[in-house]
Amino acid sequence: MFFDFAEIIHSYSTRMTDTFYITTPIYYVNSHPHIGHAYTTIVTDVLTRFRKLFGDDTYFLTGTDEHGQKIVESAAKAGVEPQAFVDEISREFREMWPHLHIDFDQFIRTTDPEHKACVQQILQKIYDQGEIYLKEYEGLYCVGCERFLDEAELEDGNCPDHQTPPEFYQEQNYFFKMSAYQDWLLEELKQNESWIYPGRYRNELIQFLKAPLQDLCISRPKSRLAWGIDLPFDKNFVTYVWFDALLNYASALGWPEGEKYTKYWPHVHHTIGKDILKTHGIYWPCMLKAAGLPVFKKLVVHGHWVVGGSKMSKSLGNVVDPLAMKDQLGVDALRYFLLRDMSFGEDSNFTEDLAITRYNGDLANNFGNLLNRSISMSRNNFEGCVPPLGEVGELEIDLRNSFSKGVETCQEYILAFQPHRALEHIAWLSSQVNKYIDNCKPWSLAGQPEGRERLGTILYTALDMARILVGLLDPVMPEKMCEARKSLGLVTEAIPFEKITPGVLVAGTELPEPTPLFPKMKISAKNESVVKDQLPEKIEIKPEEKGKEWLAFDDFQKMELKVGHIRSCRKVEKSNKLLCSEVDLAEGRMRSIVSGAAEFYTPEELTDRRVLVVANLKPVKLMGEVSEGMILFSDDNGKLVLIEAPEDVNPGVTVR
Ligand code: ME8
Repeated sequence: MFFDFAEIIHSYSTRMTDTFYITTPIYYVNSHPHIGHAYTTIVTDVLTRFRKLFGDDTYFLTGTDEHGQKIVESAAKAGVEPQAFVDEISREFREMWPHLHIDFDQFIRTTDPEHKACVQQILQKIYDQGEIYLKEYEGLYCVGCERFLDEAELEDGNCPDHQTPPEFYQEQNYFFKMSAYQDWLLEELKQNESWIYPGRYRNELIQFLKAPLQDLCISRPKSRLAWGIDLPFDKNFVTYVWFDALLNYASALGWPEGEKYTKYWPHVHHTIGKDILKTHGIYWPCMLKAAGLPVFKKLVVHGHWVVGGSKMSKSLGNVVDPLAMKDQLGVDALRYFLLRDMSFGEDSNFTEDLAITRYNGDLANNFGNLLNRSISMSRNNFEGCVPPLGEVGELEIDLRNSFSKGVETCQEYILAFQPHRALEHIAWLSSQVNKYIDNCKPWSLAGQPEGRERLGTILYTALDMARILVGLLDPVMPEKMCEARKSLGLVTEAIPFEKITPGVLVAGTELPEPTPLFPKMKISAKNESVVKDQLPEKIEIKPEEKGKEWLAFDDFQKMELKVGHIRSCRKVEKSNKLLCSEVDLAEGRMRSIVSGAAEFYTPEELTDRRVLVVANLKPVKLMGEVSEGMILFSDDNGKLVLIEAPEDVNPGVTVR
């Protein structure tokens, strides 16, 4: 059977290309860049690189937020003038990003003269419209958040985010009539379901708008804070830092007339962390509406990295330095880990051992191994070259079909702002090729003249699929994928999207000797500990519970419970009760797990579900099928109901 490439090339080229403007928050320069800042900027970089790959015209903006009280306080602590202080830390951010392979188009600073002029122009416009007024005000101000807090927001008198008491201020200030926009904003949020992603953040904003929206204080008297942009209509005041900072997204493009503004503004997407949802989801659209600018197209909100289970903070000493992590893991592997392990929108735990486990599972054992062994076997058996493709069978056709569909699926995930899903899918595709190689056992054909054509077909197919994976991973790991292209004998330039498809690899291409792209890493003993100092105290067992068979905590800990993703499922032949599922636990291969659920579920009903799996159960054979674990069901007098894991949790994640 010969394969008709025309069938496959290229259903995914039907998408119209687009214009894509994306921003990160501009970071405060009161402290050094950490892994949270790096995550947002890397996600934005990866989304931009993917869009470029899909043919879009992209523009990527990042920068620094340099005014406000906390900057002045930090500069004073360092014993330098604010300008010298912000120059230094802004440079640190700007210079760090290329080390993390971040390729922004523009880096804006709120101390740039063009930005200051834009802020003043917009303030004057809103003032002239009669939407800014002066009043005596008293309130509680959190310097960490750089905003006034409502009493209701406090926890034990403290700011919930910074755990410090806010300062009390009583002073004259200018206010923007934000309350006038409450009904409009609520309606926009209700009408436009996809405006804020993920949807739960939209719900949070809608909930917030159920209480009356207050007017926004947009000034600080110079007598208290002189470091800021002068209000154009009253030189005794500077602009409130958030009103100044948010406008960077438009000032960077040269609002109101800049060519870039006209081209990119209608396509603006903001990536932010959930900590600044309110300023971006409430203040910002109201400001835009008042200034007469179209509101942003989408606000994309991610969760937070917590470190070893705790919020990152200087006092806990658990702030992760991106450059130190890059030195340990390698830049591209760090980028991969950050994107793969954070379900977009959710919080995620950061530990070095999680990063190394992911590296070993996905990159060393799965993708790296595929590349190494397919290149080595081809070199050894086909004079150092890509072998010719002989007759293809069903296995090859299935694999090619799942790759063609897989490329499309990845594109859909990226367009839906779910990079973790795209990477999970890529890892699954890679494991499918490894499984294909294991099933076909090409090594058993080596040296047999009658098996040579088949051997060539298997190795060509493996290399061809590896090439597709290289194309898909390029936006995430640009340097490593450049090396991978060299090792496949390809040109070093990235593979164009329309060529990320089966059958493009050219037989006879010379394959250089491979060097492992992702050598396996060891988890150091220091990283293996979780928190060991929380030893429980023993308590008296109640008399009526004395005879009970208790499970010691240590015994419970021996059980490896994990989230799995059922990739496929089928009935076990000659059995009415058994189903056999292929379960993805992010190990670089699929597990085969047999469950007695055939009377309650069809294979189709179980396919694609996220489940809980006992992962260290001793493998057994049931009706001739190997079972390497157990999928958990509730058992109500013999009626089985699947226990599902939330959609947003990645396969392989531990359940405690
Ligand atoms: O808020 N996990 O600046 P900022 C993930 N200047 N991301 C994190 C994170 C974590 N633990 N910690 C921080 C400001 N981030 C303002 C923004 S925009 C007009 C003004 C990321 O330096 C995340 O993107 O405090 C978060 O929203 C941002 O850094 C806050 O950076």
